[in-house]
Amino acid sequence: MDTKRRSFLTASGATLLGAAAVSRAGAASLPEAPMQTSPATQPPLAPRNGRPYRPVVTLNGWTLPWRMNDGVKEFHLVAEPVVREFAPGMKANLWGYNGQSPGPTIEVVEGDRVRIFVTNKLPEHTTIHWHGQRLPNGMDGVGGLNQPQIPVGKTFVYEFVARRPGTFMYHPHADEMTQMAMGMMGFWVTHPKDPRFMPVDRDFVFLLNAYDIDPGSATPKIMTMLDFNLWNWNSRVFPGIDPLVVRHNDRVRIRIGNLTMTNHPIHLHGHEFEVTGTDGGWTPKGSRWPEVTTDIAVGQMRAIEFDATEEGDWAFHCHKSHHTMNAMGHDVPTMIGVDHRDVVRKIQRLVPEYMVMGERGMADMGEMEMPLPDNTLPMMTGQGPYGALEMGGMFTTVKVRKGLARDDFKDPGWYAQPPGTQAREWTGALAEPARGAPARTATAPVELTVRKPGGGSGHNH
Ligand SMILES: [Cu+2]
Repeated sequence: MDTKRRSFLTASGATLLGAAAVSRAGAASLPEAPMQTSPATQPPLAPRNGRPYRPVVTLNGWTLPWRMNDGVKEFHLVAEPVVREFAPGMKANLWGYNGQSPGPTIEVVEGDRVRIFVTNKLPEHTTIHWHGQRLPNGMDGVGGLNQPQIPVGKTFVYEFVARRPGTFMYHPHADEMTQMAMGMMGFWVTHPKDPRFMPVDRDFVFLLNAYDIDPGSATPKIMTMLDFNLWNWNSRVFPGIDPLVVRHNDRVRIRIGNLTMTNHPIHLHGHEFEVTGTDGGWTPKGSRWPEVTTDIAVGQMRAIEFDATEEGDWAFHCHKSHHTMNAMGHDVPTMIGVDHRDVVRKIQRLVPEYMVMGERGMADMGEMEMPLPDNTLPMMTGQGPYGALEMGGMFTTVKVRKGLARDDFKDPGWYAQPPGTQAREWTGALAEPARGAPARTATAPVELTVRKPGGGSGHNH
Protein backbone atom coordinates (compact mmCIF):
# COMPACT_ATOMS: atom_id res chain seq x y z
CA MET A 1 0.00 0.00 0.00
CA ASP A 2 2.65 2.42 1.14
CA THR A 3 4.98 1.37 -1.68
CA LYS A 4 2.26 1.89 -4.26
CA ARG A 5 1.52 5.34 -2.96
CA ARG A 6 5.16 6.31 -2.99
CA SER A 7 5.67 5.19 -6.59
CA PHE A 8 2.55 7.10 -7.61
CA LEU A 9 3.98 10.23 -6.03
CA THR A 10 7.31 9.71 -7.78
CA ALA A 11 5.65 9.36 -11.16
CA SER A 12 3.49 12.45 -10.77
CA GLY A 13 6.42 14.38 -9.30
CA ALA A 14 8.44 13.63 -12.41
CA THR A 15 5.65 14.84 -14.66
CA LEU A 16 5.37 18.05 -12.67
CA LEU A 17 9.09 18.60 -12.93
CA GLY A 18 8.80 18.35 -16.72
CA ALA A 19 5.91 20.82 -16.79
CA ALA A 20 7.79 23.23 -14.52
CA ALA A 21 10.80 23.23 -16.80
CA VAL A 22 8.62 24.05 -19.78
CA SER A 23 6.96 27.02 -18.10
CA ARG A 24 10.29 28.28 -16.79
CA ALA A 25 11.39 28.41 -20.42
CA GLY A 26 8.44 30.63 -21.17
CA ALA A 27 7.12 28.23 -23.78
CA ALA A 28 3.42 28.54 -24.38
CA SER A 29 3.48 25.16 -26.06
CA LEU A 30 5.75 22.32 -27.07
CA PRO A 31 7.88 22.99 -30.13
CA GLU A 32 6.56 21.39 -33.27
CA ALA A 33 7.68 17.80 -33.88
CA PRO A 34 8.38 17.60 -37.62
CA MET A 35 7.95 14.15 -39.18
CA GLN A 36 9.79 12.58 -42.09
CA THR A 37 8.55 9.44 -43.79
CA SER A 38 10.75 9.35 -46.91
CA PRO A 39 13.88 7.18 -46.60
CA ALA A 40 15.69 9.30 -49.23
CA THR A 41 18.74 11.34 -48.20
CA GLN A 42 17.46 14.84 -47.46
CA PRO A 43 19.49 17.93 -48.43
CA PRO A 44 21.61 19.53 -45.68
CA LEU A 45 19.60 21.79 -43.36
CA ALA A 46 21.23 25.23 -43.44
CA PRO A 47 20.91 26.97 -40.06
CA ARG A 48 18.30 29.75 -40.14
CA ASN A 49 19.40 31.25 -36.83
CA GLY A 50 22.08 30.91 -34.19
CA ARG A 51 25.80 30.59 -34.93
CA PRO A 52 26.74 29.69 -38.52
CA TYR A 53 28.08 26.24 -39.51
CA ARG A 54 28.29 23.94 -42.51
CA PRO A 55 25.54 21.34 -42.02
CA VAL A 56 26.07 17.59 -42.37
CA VAL A 57 24.26 15.24 -44.73
CA THR A 58 22.57 12.24 -43.08
CA LEU A 59 22.73 9.22 -45.37
CA ASN A 60 19.13 8.16 -46.08
CA GLY A 61 18.05 10.48 -43.30
CA TRP A 62 17.45 14.07 -42.25
CA THR A 63 18.21 16.78 -39.69
CA LEU A 64 15.63 17.85 -37.11
CA PRO A 65 14.60 21.53 -37.39
CA TRP A 66 14.54 23.50 -34.13
CA ARG A 67 12.97 26.66 -32.84
CA MET A 68 14.92 29.36 -31.02
CA ASN A 69 13.32 30.28 -27.69
CA ASP A 70 15.07 33.02 -25.68
CA GLY A 71 18.45 31.93 -27.00
CA VAL A 72 17.76 28.23 -26.37
CA LYS A 73 17.56 25.76 -29.27
CA GLU A 74 14.42 23.68 -28.73
CA PHE A 75 13.88 20.31 -30.40
CA HIS A 76 11.00 17.86 -30.11
CA LEU A 77 11.59 14.13 -30.51
CA VAL A 78 8.64 11.73 -30.59
CA ALA A 79 9.49 8.09 -29.79
CA GLU A 80 7.04 5.92 -31.73
CA PRO A 81 6.56 2.80 -33.87
CA VAL A 82 7.52 3.47 -37.50
CA VAL A 83 7.66 1.62 -40.82
CA ARG A 84 11.06 1.80 -42.48
CA GLU A 85 11.83 0.68 -46.01
CA PHE A 86 15.21 -1.15 -45.87
CA ALA A 87 15.44 -1.21 -49.69
CA PRO A 88 12.77 -1.23 -52.40
CA GLY A 89 10.85 -4.47 -51.84
CA MET A 90 11.24 -4.72 -48.09
CA LYS A 91 9.72 -2.77 -45.21
CA ALA A 92 10.32 -3.35 -41.52
CA ASN A 93 8.16 -2.59 -38.47
CA LEU A 94 10.56 -0.66 -36.24
CA TRP A 95 10.54 1.80 -33.38
CA GLY A 96 12.14 5.18 -33.99
CA TYR A 97 11.66 8.92 -33.71
CA ASN A 98 9.57 11.39 -35.72
CA GLY A 99 8.49 8.94 -38.39
CA GLN A 100 11.82 7.24 -39.06
CA SER A 101 14.45 4.87 -37.77
CA PRO A 102 17.05 6.10 -37.12
CA GLY A 103 15.68 9.32 -35.70
CA PRO A 104 16.63 12.67 -37.19
CA THR A 105 20.15 14.03 -36.77
CA ILE A 106 20.46 16.83 -34.23
CA GLU A 107 22.93 19.58 -35.19
CA VAL A 108 24.01 22.28 -32.74
CA VAL A 109 27.04 24.49 -32.15
CA GLU A 110 29.59 24.27 -29.35
CA GLY A 111 28.28 26.40 -26.48
CA ASP A 112 24.61 26.21 -27.54
CA ARG A 113 22.05 25.73 -24.77
CA VAL A 114 19.83 22.92 -26.02
CA ARG A 115 16.39 21.85 -24.78
CA ILE A 116 14.96 18.59 -26.13
CA PHE A 117 11.36 17.56 -25.48
CA VAL A 118 10.84 13.80 -25.70
CA THR A 119 7.29 12.49 -26.11
CA ASN A 120 6.82 8.77 -25.56
CA LYS A 121 4.32 7.20 -27.97
CA LEU A 122 5.78 3.70 -27.59
CA PRO A 123 3.87 0.88 -25.88
CA GLU A 124 6.42 0.95 -23.01
CA HIS A 125 8.52 3.46 -21.06
CA THR A 126 11.71 4.90 -22.53
CA THR A 127 14.49 7.46 -21.96
CA ILE A 128 17.16 9.06 -24.13
CA HIS A 129 20.85 8.83 -23.38
CA TRP A 130 23.02 11.46 -25.12
CA HIS A 131 25.99 9.23 -25.92
CA GLY A 132 29.35 10.98 -25.45
CA GLN A 133 28.14 14.34 -24.12
CA ARG A 134 29.37 16.28 -21.13
CA LEU A 135 26.21 17.22 -19.26
CA PRO A 136 24.65 17.37 -15.80
CA ASN A 137 24.25 13.88 -14.34
CA GLY A 138 20.45 14.17 -14.28
CA MET A 139 20.39 14.70 -18.07
CA ASP A 140 22.36 11.57 -19.00
CA GLY A 141 19.23 9.51 -19.56
CA VAL A 142 19.93 6.21 -17.84
CA GLY A 143 16.48 5.16 -16.65
CA GLY A 144 16.44 4.40 -12.93
CA LEU A 145 19.96 5.79 -12.41
CA ASN A 146 19.73 9.39 -13.61
CA GLN A 147 15.96 9.86 -13.95
CA PRO A 148 12.65 8.03 -13.69
CA GLN A 149 11.58 6.29 -16.92
CA ILE A 150 9.43 8.36 -19.27
CA PRO A 151 6.01 6.67 -18.96
CA VAL A 152 3.87 5.88 -21.99
CA GLY A 153 2.11 9.01 -23.21
CA LYS A 154 4.28 11.47 -21.22
CA THR A 155 6.72 14.16 -22.37
CA PHE A 156 10.01 14.79 -20.57
CA VAL A 157 12.42 17.61 -21.22
CA TYR A 158 16.22 17.43 -21.30
CA GLU A 159 18.34 20.56 -21.16
CA PHE A 160 22.10 21.07 -21.29
CA VAL A 161 24.86 23.07 -22.95
CA ALA A 162 26.61 21.32 -25.85
CA ARG A 163 30.06 21.83 -24.36
CA ARG A 164 32.27 19.70 -26.57
CA PRO A 165 32.36 19.87 -30.39
CA GLY A 166 32.34 16.52 -32.14
CA THR A 167 30.35 13.44 -33.08
CA PHE A 168 27.69 11.92 -30.82
CA MET A 169 24.74 9.53 -30.85
CA TYR A 170 21.49 9.26 -28.94
CA HIS A 171 19.58 6.12 -27.96
CA PRO A 172 17.33 4.85 -25.15
CA HIS A 173 18.85 3.65 -21.88
CA ALA A 174 15.62 1.83 -20.99
CA ASP A 175 14.85 -1.76 -22.05
CA GLU A 176 17.86 -1.23 -24.30
CA MET A 177 17.96 -4.71 -25.79
CA THR A 178 14.44 -4.32 -27.18
CA GLN A 179 14.51 -0.65 -28.06
CA MET A 180 17.84 -0.69 -29.89
CA ALA A 181 17.04 -4.00 -31.64
CA MET A 182 13.89 -2.20 -32.86
CA GLY A 183 15.88 0.70 -34.32
CA MET A 184 15.76 3.49 -31.70
CA MET A 185 18.84 5.63 -32.24
CA GLY A 186 19.98 8.84 -33.86
CA PHE A 187 23.02 10.93 -34.71
CA TRP A 188 24.14 14.16 -33.04
CA VAL A 189 26.76 16.62 -34.33
CA THR A 190 28.09 19.52 -32.28
CA HIS A 191 29.79 21.89 -34.74
CA PRO A 192 32.80 23.91 -33.56
CA LYS A 193 32.18 27.52 -32.50
CA ASP A 194 34.89 28.63 -34.94
CA PRO A 195 33.81 27.59 -38.47
CA ARG A 196 37.47 27.73 -39.56
CA PHE A 197 38.24 24.70 -37.35
CA MET A 198 38.84 21.63 -39.56
CA PRO A 199 36.50 22.73 -42.36
CA VAL A 200 35.39 20.18 -44.96
CA ASP A 201 33.37 20.48 -48.18
CA ARG A 202 31.10 17.48 -47.53
CA ASP A 203 30.30 15.97 -44.16
CA PHE A 204 28.28 12.72 -44.20
CA VAL A 205 26.90 10.94 -41.12
CA PHE A 206 25.29 7.55 -40.56
CA LEU A 207 24.83 4.82 -37.93
CA LEU A 208 25.65 1.15 -38.27
CA ASN A 209 22.71 -0.97 -37.10
CA ALA A 210 21.59 -4.58 -37.48
CA TYR A 211 18.32 -6.50 -37.44
CA ASP A 212 17.21 -10.10 -37.35
CA ILE A 213 14.09 -10.38 -39.50
CA ASP A 214 13.02 -13.78 -40.80
CA PRO A 215 12.52 -13.86 -44.58
CA GLY A 216 8.85 -13.17 -45.22
CA SER A 217 8.27 -11.26 -41.98
CA ALA A 218 8.71 -7.58 -41.05
CA THR A 219 9.37 -7.33 -37.31
CA PRO A 220 12.86 -7.77 -35.84
CA LYS A 221 13.50 -10.63 -33.42
CA ILE A 222 14.64 -8.73 -30.35
CA MET A 223 16.24 -11.66 -28.47
CA THR A 224 18.99 -12.10 -31.08
CA MET A 225 22.42 -11.31 -29.69
CA LEU A 226 24.85 -12.18 -32.49
CA ASP A 227 23.18 -13.91 -35.41
CA PHE A 228 21.65 -10.90 -37.18
CA ASN A 229 20.72 -11.33 -40.84
CA LEU A 230 20.35 -7.72 -42.01
CA TRP A 231 23.34 -5.38 -41.65
CA ASN A 232 22.27 -1.80 -42.12
CA TRP A 233 23.51 1.73 -42.51
CA ASN A 234 20.86 4.02 -41.06
CA SER A 235 18.31 1.21 -41.26
CA ARG A 236 18.91 0.71 -45.00
CA VAL A 237 20.66 -2.12 -46.85
CA PHE A 238 22.21 -2.23 -50.31
CA PRO A 239 20.83 -1.48 -52.87
CA GLY A 240 18.71 0.84 -50.71
CA ILE A 241 21.67 2.88 -49.42
CA ASP A 242 22.20 6.11 -51.37
CA PRO A 243 25.64 6.82 -52.87
CA LEU A 244 27.85 9.42 -51.17
CA VAL A 245 28.16 11.99 -53.97
CA VAL A 246 31.24 14.22 -53.80
CA ARG A 247 32.88 16.76 -56.04
CA HIS A 248 36.35 16.00 -57.42
CA ASN A 249 39.01 17.35 -55.00
CA ASP A 250 36.48 18.02 -52.24
CA ARG A 251 37.66 17.51 -48.67
CA VAL A 252 35.27 14.81 -47.45
CA ARG A 253 34.41 13.76 -43.91
CA ILE A 254 32.34 10.68 -43.11
CA ARG A 255 31.19 10.18 -39.50
CA ILE A 256 30.04 6.71 -38.51
CA GLY A 257 28.61 5.46 -35.22
CA ASN A 258 28.25 1.76 -34.38
CA LEU A 259 25.14 0.63 -32.46
CA THR A 260 25.25 -3.04 -33.54
CA MET A 261 26.52 -5.95 -31.40
CA THR A 262 29.78 -6.43 -33.33
CA ASN A 263 32.61 -4.42 -34.87
CA HIS A 264 32.68 -3.29 -38.50
CA PRO A 265 35.89 -2.73 -40.49
CA ILE A 266 34.75 0.03 -42.82
CA HIS A 267 36.68 0.08 -46.09
CA LEU A 268 36.96 2.76 -48.79
CA HIS A 269 38.27 2.03 -52.29
CA GLY A 270 40.51 4.30 -54.34
CA HIS A 271 41.63 6.70 -51.57
CA GLU A 272 43.47 6.66 -48.27
CA PHE A 273 41.84 8.38 -45.33
CA GLU A 274 42.76 9.38 -41.80
CA VAL A 275 40.69 8.96 -38.65
CA THR A 276 40.32 12.58 -37.59
CA GLY A 277 37.77 12.09 -34.82
CA THR A 278 36.68 9.47 -32.28
CA ASP A 279 34.10 9.25 -29.50
CA GLY A 280 36.21 11.53 -27.36
CA GLY A 281 36.71 14.36 -29.86
CA TRP A 282 39.07 15.40 -32.64
CA THR A 283 42.34 13.51 -32.89
CA PRO A 284 45.56 15.57 -32.84
CA LYS A 285 47.30 15.66 -36.25
CA GLY A 286 50.40 13.90 -34.91
CA SER A 287 48.36 10.83 -33.86
CA ARG A 288 46.78 10.17 -37.26
CA TRP A 289 47.97 7.63 -39.80
CA PRO A 290 46.74 6.75 -43.29
CA GLU A 291 44.40 3.79 -43.70
CA VAL A 292 41.96 2.34 -46.19
CA THR A 293 39.99 0.39 -43.54
CA THR A 294 39.10 1.41 -40.02
CA ASP A 295 37.50 -0.89 -37.48
CA ILE A 296 34.59 0.65 -35.61
CA ALA A 297 33.87 -1.21 -32.40
CA VAL A 298 30.52 -1.44 -30.63
CA GLY A 299 29.44 1.89 -29.17
CA GLN A 300 32.22 3.78 -30.97
CA MET A 301 32.15 6.70 -33.39
CA ARG A 302 34.75 7.48 -36.01
CA ALA A 303 35.19 10.50 -38.31
CA ILE A 304 37.31 9.74 -41.37
CA GLU A 305 38.60 12.36 -43.84
CA PHE A 306 40.13 12.28 -47.30
CA ASP A 307 40.65 14.42 -50.38
CA ALA A 308 38.47 13.06 -53.19
CA THR A 309 41.22 13.17 -55.80
CA GLU A 310 40.23 10.08 -57.79
CA GLU A 311 37.25 10.23 -60.13
CA GLY A 312 34.94 7.24 -60.31
CA ASP A 313 32.43 5.06 -58.49
CA TRP A 314 34.32 3.70 -55.51
CA ALA A 315 32.98 0.87 -53.38
CA PHE A 316 32.54 1.77 -49.70
CA HIS A 317 31.55 -1.06 -47.40
CA CYS A 318 32.04 -3.16 -44.29
CA HIS A 319 34.84 -5.63 -44.95
CA LYS A 320 33.15 -8.55 -43.15
CA SER A 321 31.87 -10.29 -46.26
CA HIS A 322 28.77 -11.60 -44.46
CA HIS A 323 27.83 -8.00 -43.70
CA THR A 324 27.53 -7.20 -47.42
CA MET A 325 24.81 -9.80 -47.88
CA ASN A 326 21.12 -9.75 -47.04
CA ALA A 327 19.06 -12.40 -45.23
CA MET A 328 19.10 -16.11 -46.22
CA GLY A 329 22.87 -16.34 -45.99
CA HIS A 330 22.70 -18.73 -43.05
CA ASP A 331 22.21 -22.48 -42.81
CA VAL A 332 23.25 -23.08 -46.43
CA PRO A 333 25.86 -25.86 -46.59
CA THR A 334 29.03 -25.21 -48.60
CA MET A 335 28.57 -27.07 -51.88
CA ILE A 336 31.64 -25.88 -53.77
CA GLY A 337 33.18 -28.78 -55.65
CA VAL A 338 30.24 -31.14 -55.11
CA ASP A 339 28.87 -32.49 -58.38
CA HIS A 340 25.12 -32.67 -57.92
CA ARG A 341 24.05 -33.22 -61.50
CA ASP A 342 22.82 -36.78 -61.06
CA VAL A 343 21.00 -36.11 -57.80
CA VAL A 344 19.43 -32.91 -59.12
CA ARG A 345 18.11 -34.67 -62.23
CA LYS A 346 16.44 -37.28 -60.03
CA ILE A 347 14.91 -34.70 -57.68
CA GLN A 348 13.72 -32.55 -60.59
CA ARG A 349 11.63 -35.46 -61.85
CA LEU A 350 9.64 -35.04 -58.63
CA VAL A 351 10.09 -31.28 -57.98
CA PRO A 352 10.53 -29.53 -61.35
CA GLU A 353 11.67 -26.14 -59.91
CA TYR A 354 14.27 -27.69 -57.61
CA MET A 355 17.66 -26.01 -57.85
CA VAL A 356 20.88 -26.40 -56.04
CA MET A 357 22.79 -23.49 -54.54
CA GLY A 358 26.47 -22.94 -54.55
CA GLU A 359 28.22 -25.83 -56.28
CA ARG A 360 30.32 -23.33 -58.29
CA GLY A 361 30.41 -20.73 -55.51
CA MET A 362 27.50 -18.46 -54.65
CA ALA A 363 27.87 -15.99 -57.54
CA ASP A 364 24.87 -17.50 -59.32
CA MET A 365 22.77 -16.01 -56.52
CA GLY A 366 23.52 -12.50 -57.81
CA GLU A 367 21.80 -13.20 -61.13
CA MET A 368 19.31 -15.93 -60.37
CA GLU A 369 15.64 -15.05 -60.25
CA MET A 370 14.86 -17.14 -57.23
CA PRO A 371 11.35 -17.19 -55.83
CA LEU A 372 11.48 -15.32 -52.51
CA PRO A 373 8.88 -14.90 -49.78
CA ASP A 374 7.08 -11.53 -49.77
CA ASN A 375 8.93 -8.62 -48.15
CA THR A 376 12.32 -10.33 -48.59
CA LEU A 377 15.40 -9.01 -50.35
CA PRO A 378 17.73 -11.24 -52.37
CA MET A 379 20.85 -12.31 -50.48
CA MET A 380 23.18 -10.93 -53.16
CA THR A 381 21.75 -8.28 -55.44
CA GLY A 382 22.11 -4.94 -57.19
CA GLN A 383 22.93 -4.11 -60.80
CA GLY A 384 25.91 -2.04 -61.85
CA PRO A 385 26.83 -0.74 -65.30
CA TYR A 386 28.72 -3.99 -66.01
CA GLY A 387 26.39 -6.57 -64.48
CA ALA A 388 25.29 -8.00 -61.14
CA LEU A 389 27.00 -6.47 -58.12
CA GLU A 390 26.34 -9.47 -55.84
CA MET A 391 26.14 -7.34 -52.72
CA GLY A 392 23.69 -6.51 -49.95
CA GLY A 393 23.81 -5.09 -46.43
CA MET A 394 26.53 -2.58 -45.57
CA PHE A 395 27.59 -1.56 -49.09
CA THR A 396 27.31 1.58 -51.19
CA THR A 397 29.51 3.76 -53.39
CA VAL A 398 31.36 7.05 -53.09
CA LYS A 399 30.83 8.79 -56.43
CA VAL A 400 33.60 11.30 -57.18
CA ARG A 401 32.75 13.60 -60.07
CA LYS A 402 34.11 16.71 -61.75
CA GLY A 403 31.76 19.58 -62.49
CA LEU A 404 29.31 19.22 -59.60
CA ALA A 405 27.97 22.31 -57.86
CA ARG A 406 29.14 22.91 -54.29
CA ASP A 407 26.06 21.48 -52.61
CA ASP A 408 24.86 19.12 -55.32
CA PHE A 409 24.23 15.71 -53.75
CA LYS A 410 22.09 14.27 -56.58
CA ASP A 411 23.10 10.83 -57.85
CA PRO A 412 25.07 11.54 -61.07
CA GLY A 413 24.51 7.99 -62.43
CA TRP A 414 27.32 5.56 -63.22
CA TYR A 415 30.85 6.77 -63.93
CA ALA A 416 31.91 6.83 -67.60
CA GLN A 417 35.41 5.37 -67.53
CA PRO A 418 37.84 6.92 -70.03
CA PRO A 419 38.48 4.51 -72.94
CA GLY A 420 41.31 2.08 -72.29
CA THR A 421 41.20 2.35 -68.47
CA GLN A 422 39.11 -0.71 -67.62
CA ALA A 423 40.29 -4.27 -66.90
CA ARG A 424 39.69 -6.33 -70.02
CA GLU A 425 40.00 -9.85 -71.31
CA TRP A 426 43.51 -10.82 -72.36
CA THR A 427 43.48 -12.35 -75.82
CA GLY A 428 47.23 -12.74 -76.41
CA ALA A 429 49.42 -15.74 -75.70
CA LEU A 430 49.41 -17.26 -72.19
CA ALA A 431 52.48 -18.79 -70.58
CA GLU A 432 51.81 -21.96 -68.61
CA PRO A 433 52.59 -21.03 -64.98
CA ALA A 434 55.27 -23.23 -63.43
CA ARG A 435 53.52 -24.64 -60.36
CA GLY A 436 55.50 -26.18 -57.56
CA ALA A 437 58.70 -26.20 -59.64
CA PRO A 438 61.81 -27.22 -57.69
CA ALA A 439 64.04 -24.35 -56.56
CA ARG A 440 66.39 -23.39 -59.38
CA THR A 441 70.10 -23.00 -58.98
CA ALA A 442 71.92 -20.33 -60.91
CA THR A 443 73.41 -22.87 -63.30
CA ALA A 444 70.34 -25.03 -63.94
CA PRO A 445 68.86 -24.48 -67.39
CA VAL A 446 65.37 -22.98 -67.38
CA GLU A 447 62.94 -24.59 -69.74
CA LEU A 448 59.73 -22.81 -70.64
CA THR A 449 56.97 -24.36 -72.63
CA VAL A 450 54.44 -22.08 -74.23
CA ARG A 451 50.95 -23.05 -75.23
CA LYS A 452 49.37 -20.98 -77.96
CA PRO A 453 45.66 -20.23 -77.49
CA GLY A 454 43.63 -22.77 -79.43
CA GLY A 455 46.87 -24.36 -80.49
CA GLY A 456 46.05 -27.85 -79.20
CA SER A 457 48.51 -29.87 -77.11
CA GLY A 458 51.56 -27.70 -77.37
CA HIS A 459 53.04 -28.42 -73.98
CA ASN A 460 54.43 -31.17 -71.87
CA HIS A 461 56.34 -31.51 -68.63
CU1 LIG B 1 30.28 -5.27 -40.65
